[in-house]
Amino acid sequence: MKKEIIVLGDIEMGAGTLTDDFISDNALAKLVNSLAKKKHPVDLIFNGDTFDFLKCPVIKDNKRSYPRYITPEISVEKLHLMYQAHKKVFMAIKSFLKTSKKHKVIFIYGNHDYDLIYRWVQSELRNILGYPDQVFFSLNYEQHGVYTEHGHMYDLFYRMNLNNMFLTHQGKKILNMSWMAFGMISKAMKHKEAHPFMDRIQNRHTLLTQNKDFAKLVKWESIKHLLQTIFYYPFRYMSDPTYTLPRDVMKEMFRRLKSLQLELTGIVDIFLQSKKPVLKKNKIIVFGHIHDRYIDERPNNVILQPGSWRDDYEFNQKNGKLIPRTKYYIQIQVKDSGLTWKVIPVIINRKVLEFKKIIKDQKKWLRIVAEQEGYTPRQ
Ligand SMILES: [Mn+2]
Repeated sequence: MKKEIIVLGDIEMGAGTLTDDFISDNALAKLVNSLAKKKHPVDLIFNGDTFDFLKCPVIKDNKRSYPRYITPEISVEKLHLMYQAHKKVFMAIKSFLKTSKKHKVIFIYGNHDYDLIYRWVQSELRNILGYPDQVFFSLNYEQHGVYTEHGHMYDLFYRMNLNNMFLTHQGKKILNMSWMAFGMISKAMKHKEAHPFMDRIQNRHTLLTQNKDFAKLVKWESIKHLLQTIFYYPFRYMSDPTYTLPRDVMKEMFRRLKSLQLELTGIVDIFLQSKKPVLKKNKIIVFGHIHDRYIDERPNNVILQPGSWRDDYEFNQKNGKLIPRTKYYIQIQVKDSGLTWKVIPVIINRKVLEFKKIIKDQKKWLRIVAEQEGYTPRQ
């Protein structure tokens, strides 16, 4: 075998606080350590949203805040908090790189780790991982007939403005994030801290029909935020470049709110419609962003989505049980005879939970599930 390409995504590791949904450090470190031992070169691709800078607070004097204006200093501070909270994973990557000079790690940009575009963040991360020449950052990966990309560029709400990645606010360089990302940082995080478990339950539509109070809150807060975006913020923050709203986003938002369909479903469809040349040029195409596993075998190629590594649950509406979602990664072998691929599950021993119990004390259950995976959160 010439090479192995491993793709996994949407790990969304944060600072180990209430808003951090990643607890599978042991399983992920074990996987990375097993990859290190391979005799052939391994390209380890973290396909976006590896880090959750949006949900990662800045912590000063034990107080958490979610600054809206993301300077390089803030991003670097957050990276160090994530490192402290998930050292085991960083160290596994470090030893993976150390094992062979031919092993590489590629961080693809996602909408939750947009901050990786800052050169300073890249060099800090390279320093932490110790082998800077083997660490890469990119919007996509394309080699040996394999193409990977996070997928947020096909999501109207979260796409990056590639022509305008930065803004200037009060003389400082800040990230030009999507309207949705600014909303998450400025509005949604306080609700996530108050209801930290709800965001882990899939699908959202079922959750919102089962938890009427939470649905009311989400709907009301979203409508309020939309109305303020249109009628209030443009005047209140006239000289602030982070309070603008593209018209198409607004239209889409109203459509989704009406149907309670807050999640995007079709990035693959939008990708196919875009008729990008990468579709013809490659045999295996991998996206992330959508947290469902997806396999689409087409006549000339295959489109794959491995799903997320967050602590997510499937809501069984009939019996009110929450079933922990399995984590997957994609293994691609590059041989002289061509490419082979597999979507491989990672077995983690977890218990089924009861929704009724969880809504009574969400914070307690965050601790219990972390314990089940041998992870110690910050709080
Ligand atoms: Mn994403």
